[in-house]
Amino acid sequence: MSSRRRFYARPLLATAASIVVLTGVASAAPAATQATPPATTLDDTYYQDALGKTGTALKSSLHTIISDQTKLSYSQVWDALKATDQDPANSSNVILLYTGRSQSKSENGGNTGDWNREHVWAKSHGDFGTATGPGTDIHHLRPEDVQVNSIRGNKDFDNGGSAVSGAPGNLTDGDSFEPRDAVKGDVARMILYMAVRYEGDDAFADLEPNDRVSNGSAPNIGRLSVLKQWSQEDPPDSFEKNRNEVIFDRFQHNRNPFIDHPEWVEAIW
Ligand SMILES: [Ca+2]
Ligand SMILES: [Ca+2]
Ligand SMILES: [Ca+2]
Repeated sequence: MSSRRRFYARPLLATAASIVVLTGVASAAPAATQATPPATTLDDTYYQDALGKTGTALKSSLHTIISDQTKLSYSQVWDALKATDQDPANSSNVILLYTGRSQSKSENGGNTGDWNREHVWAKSHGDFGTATGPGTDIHHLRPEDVQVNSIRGNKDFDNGGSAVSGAPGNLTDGDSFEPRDAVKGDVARMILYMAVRYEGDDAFADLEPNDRVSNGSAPNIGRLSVLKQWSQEDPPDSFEKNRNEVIFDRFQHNRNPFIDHPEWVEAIW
């Protein structure tokens, strides 16, 4: 294990960031630089039981770890997204996933030009709807433009297609959607989180990725080979890591393991 991983300062840095979110203080930098290293690391605590495992044993261990969580109602998701997806440059705004647009937190709703709650794991794939559970799990819920959300619909993810109006860098065709490069890895890690979190041992379907498109209402999302490639090409960045911390600290109290350990994608799939 590298010394870098043992000296894991993210949790305290994120705590400072979360305080900024709570208080609305504009200057995050001074608080962040005052953070001291934590006495223990995530690997020593949260991921302790998963370390050294691979394949189905790793997946099973991570499932147990991340299933210990607080669950939100669908209405609570609105306020949660205003915190998890806050624009680092403007605390009044959120960043929309596919369009990349910075937009006022208050312009949420169902009208043209509003942002709403995009289910990256389309809720028809497994038919989980918006009941408390996978349909309200903010690890895969992101702010998105109403019309772009509609264009993505319940399509699987794959490379190719023509330009999406109003969402530069995104492509779509009849059976798939390709997000812009900056969020390709984010999308992959959200899908794979869902696969590990939902294993059919609660009231919902066992969600799993596969290498197909046109999965329809089956509890599957593709295309796995492409998602794995996207995860490698677009490793976790500061925005994605911060939202994982905010979810862990303030809302669900569980983590997306593939943001903390991107190498676990290949270790399982
Ligand atoms: Ca396609
Ligand atoms: Ca990214
Ligand atoms: Ca699963």
